[in-house]
Amino acid sequence: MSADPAFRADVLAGLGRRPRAIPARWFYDRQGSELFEAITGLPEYYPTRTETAILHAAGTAVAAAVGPARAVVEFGSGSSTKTPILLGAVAPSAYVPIDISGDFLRSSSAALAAAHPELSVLPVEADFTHAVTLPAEVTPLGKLGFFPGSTIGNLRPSEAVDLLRSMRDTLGQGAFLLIGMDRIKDTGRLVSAYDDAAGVTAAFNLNLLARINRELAGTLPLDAFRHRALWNEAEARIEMHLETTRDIAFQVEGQPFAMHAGETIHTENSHKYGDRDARLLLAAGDWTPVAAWTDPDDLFAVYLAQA
Ligand code: AVI
Repeated sequence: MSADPAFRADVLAGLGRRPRAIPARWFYDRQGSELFEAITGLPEYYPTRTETAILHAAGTAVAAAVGPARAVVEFGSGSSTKTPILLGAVAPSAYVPIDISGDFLRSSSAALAAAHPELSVLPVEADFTHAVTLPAEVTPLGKLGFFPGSTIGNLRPSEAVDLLRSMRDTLGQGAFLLIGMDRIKDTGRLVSAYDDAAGVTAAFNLNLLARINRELAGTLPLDAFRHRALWNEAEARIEMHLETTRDIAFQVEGQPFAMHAGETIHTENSHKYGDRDARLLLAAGDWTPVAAWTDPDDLFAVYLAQA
């Protein structure tokens, strides 16, 4: 299989800079996506089950707030569990999933169309970090954007604002956005959500190195790395790193690299937002928060905002 040139460029640049860092989007090859799916079911990983419960509880209120004649526009291919909850509550006439990965988009869209024969499913293969032209069929409909999972947290706040503005450009004036954001909470709970006892998140993080070896002729010794998850208080984020346990030398695409014991590769940020932070972020992205729902322990929040 020939490697994605953008993956190659990000890995070579990321290993060459200090501090070393590789963007988290490269976690999601087939193995990485399967490991992420396993993470969502872990006892320590509260976001998925908490957001799912919030969506069940808030569905009727969301439908009442956004009104009739809707198109639900999901940023991402659609999650097997959360998307049907929203579609069931809102009963839109069209569902438009937007994703850069055509294969997954097509298979998840086909499954949703089969489960909802009354719904017009109109997948769009595009990079939603820029404004996307929606199918003409949905132009006259009121739009409800959907961005669950606290995926916004994987961006730095300035990038998150840019994405929110692109979503506004895609959906248009007057549209609504339903977005999940993970809350700041006690450090122990946050760290264990990203460093679970069964080691699934460690395997997810280490799979990035295995992917480099598979796709970029890498010789990274996987047994010389360990998974690290830490809370960065100043940036209000969980960081994932891969830390070397001994001095190593390796190659990627024929280029030599060396790391000393204790050095790290930064692989992910997962920003957490208090209520005021979340409202400020939405406002900076040109969205007006109109409602918010959380769980009894305030672990996770879902915001409805209007453009
Ligand atoms: C996809 N994203 C919202 C997850 C998160 O919680 O930041 C990715 C993840 N990384 C480790 N565990 C889950």
